[in-house]
Amino acid sequence: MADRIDVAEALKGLPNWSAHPGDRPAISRTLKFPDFNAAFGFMTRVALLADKMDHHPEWSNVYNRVEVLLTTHDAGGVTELDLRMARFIDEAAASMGAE
Ligand code: H2B
Repeated sequence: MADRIDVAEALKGLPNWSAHPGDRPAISRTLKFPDFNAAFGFMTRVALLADKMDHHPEWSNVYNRVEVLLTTHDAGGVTELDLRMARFIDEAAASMGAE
């Protein structure tokens, strides 16, 4: 199992992400896309990675907004898997025109 990383440490390399308040350590980001099509295209790209990694975001979508929370359930906190996914999300979001 992947080692837990302190949230403050994890956020040092992820300026668009925040510590998510709650009962377990997690990081989150809210994304706003030009429209629903871009938002869902983004989600599709992330879904393909999630399936490959067997590591899944907790997320919700309303029209052009996507809220993403990342944590590793098995580890009870943030791990390298979440950092890898967050970096991919940042790249995919930028290429789909997210704010
Ligand atoms: N996703 C996340 N975010 N954390 C996990 O610990 C996790 C997962 N574990 N996706 C996987 C699937 C686990 O539930 C299966 C049984 O391997």
